[in-house]
Amino acid sequence: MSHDHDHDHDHDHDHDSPSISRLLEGSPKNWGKWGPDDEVGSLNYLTPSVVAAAAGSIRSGKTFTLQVKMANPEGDPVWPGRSGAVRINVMDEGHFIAGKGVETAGGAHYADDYMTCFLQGSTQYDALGHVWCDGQIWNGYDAKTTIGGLAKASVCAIAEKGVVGRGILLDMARFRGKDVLDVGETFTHHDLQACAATQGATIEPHDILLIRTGWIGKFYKVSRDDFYSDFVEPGLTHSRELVDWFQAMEIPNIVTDTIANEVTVDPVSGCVLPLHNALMRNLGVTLTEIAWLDDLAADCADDGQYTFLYVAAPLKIVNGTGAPVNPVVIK
Ligand code: UVW
Repeated sequence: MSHDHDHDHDHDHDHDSPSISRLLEGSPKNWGKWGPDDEVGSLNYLTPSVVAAAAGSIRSGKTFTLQVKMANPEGDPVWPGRSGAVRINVMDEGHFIAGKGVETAGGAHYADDYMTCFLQGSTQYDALGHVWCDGQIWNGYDAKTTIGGLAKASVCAIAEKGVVGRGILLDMARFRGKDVLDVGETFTHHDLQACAATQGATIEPHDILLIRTGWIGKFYKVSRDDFYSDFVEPGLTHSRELVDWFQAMEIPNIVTDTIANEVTVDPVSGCVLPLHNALMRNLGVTLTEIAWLDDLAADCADDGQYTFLYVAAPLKIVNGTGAPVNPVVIK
């Protein structure tokens, strides 16, 4: 999130837009649905029977990994204001040549490194407590529980559960006949359903939605100036009807090849990222961002199979607001 915008309860100071809390008045919430201590929200829909049924969507055994490369010298796609992971060698053959290596009996040499990163700086799961409004995070926990680290609804809970279910790829870029959706281009749940139908598939309750826009592919094809100037990502756009559809479909997880899962600025309300609150904070839908979907999409277009088993477990970062993940799809 941008760190320099200060919102009051009714209006954004910079724009003539309603606050997110006003926009979401009356919007459904799943707080308490899975008990007062819940930290994984809609992942509760992924019961053993749902997982066992999802395994039935495996046909050929082809596998795909969905993380973008991390600490990539070409750059990591990150939200403006964040920076990519930095990996540094602290031991390698150079240290041994310089007489600074740690010699051990038997003469083995080794390389070690460490890395610093934004936990939202690669393909990642957001903790349910990552974004909030009105002083309350997921399940109604006090926003003060975020101070110094997420004491409630951190990514660790998602990591300990793991995410396994039926995934469905919704290739919105291909559906609209484009390599990549335009800056700020929006779509709705109706478009997702039409896209699925064109692909010969149907979105079922409890499906994990993998939505491809081509946006992360664009990061690797254009200059950084091109990518970040006029930065309004394409994506889902808020409406009450869309939120009700997610609720009725009991969607546990959305996975997109964008940095923040939804159109950056909702063109109707002017709010920035309202679905983070409507879906994640209120319904407990988990968000997976910066996914690499281009190879999977090419294969789906080739073999016509758009549903599969999806498996992911972010790292168990205690009190973390998010964590890197390398999801696996098995077709
Ligand atoms: C922002 O916080 C902007 O997005 P994300 O959910 O990717 O961290």
